[in-house]
Amino acid sequence: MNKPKILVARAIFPETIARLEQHFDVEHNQADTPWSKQQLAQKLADKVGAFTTGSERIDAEVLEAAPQLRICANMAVGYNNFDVDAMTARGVLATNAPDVLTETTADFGFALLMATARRITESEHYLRAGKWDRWSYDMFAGSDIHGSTLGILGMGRIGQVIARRGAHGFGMNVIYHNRSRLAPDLEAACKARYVDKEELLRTADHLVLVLPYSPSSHHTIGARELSLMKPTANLVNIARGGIVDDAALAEALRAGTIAAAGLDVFEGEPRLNPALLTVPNVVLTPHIASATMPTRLAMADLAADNLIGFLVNGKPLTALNPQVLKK
Ligand code: 8YV
Repeated sequence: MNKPKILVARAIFPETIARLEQHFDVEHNQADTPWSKQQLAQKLADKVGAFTTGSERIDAEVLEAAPQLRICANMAVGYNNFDVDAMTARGVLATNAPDVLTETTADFGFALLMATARRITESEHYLRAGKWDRWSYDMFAGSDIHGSTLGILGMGRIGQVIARRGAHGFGMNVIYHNRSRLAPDLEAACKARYVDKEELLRTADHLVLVLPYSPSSHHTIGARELSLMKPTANLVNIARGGIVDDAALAEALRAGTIAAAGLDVFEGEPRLNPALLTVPNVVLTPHIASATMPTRLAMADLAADNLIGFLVNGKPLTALNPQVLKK
């Protein structure tokens, strides 16, 4: 019997391809050739499943060209690359990859917070440039982490484990804002206090963004919000590009409206607002918060498990639009 045809849109672990090949006729992209949206749509024309990453946009136009498509499995917890409504309307199941990256991503959020607060990359550049000739009392003086106030915007799985690290590991005073308040037992476990957005902005010494991107979270942090923050504050974005107005942030960093920022995600990435490259008080990383090999393998495995679970056994693990299953 012919195996169902699937597409793996990006280069991925060879062992993941080998697993998928046990069940499917796999067209892969192990050369990691960049495909235009039209090329992606053409390749999906005869496929029933797709293994995607956050880089592939699946919307009504692509779906129109893929009449046999039944599932897109994203190797990412975020799924703003999917038009879930359009997928649901066409009966295409969407799945993401939650949980397996929570701790790794929280570790990175903390790494970025610490690197930014303690000016690690800025001082390393100084040292590498041969500029260090003597000690001085205020050289690269940064801001404290222990005992400071950690603000978290977006208190989902990742936000909660960042709160735990801050409260239990560094004795930080943790405040958060979220669409809905956590249950009291979860608040107690995270040692986190719920505040409104304005108090969060005004009070946090370090503000970490971990909310999902959607049109309603576009530019959640813009010039007005930055102006409410402390001039000593540090902003960390490990959520999604577009949640911060990068042009407004670059200007705030230049003007000293806030002290520093750590960014793993950018508007229009992999391109960056060039103004961000001209300010020294920002640590920039190329969307690597989940990048450890065990975690990336677990994310790939979960996307593969969703394809196998649904197309072979009728049971996906992490469906985003489970109403499709009932049709
Ligand atoms: C991924 C991410 O590396 O899971 C997410 O939402 O942002 C990252 O962990 C990226 O989206 C590639 O799929």
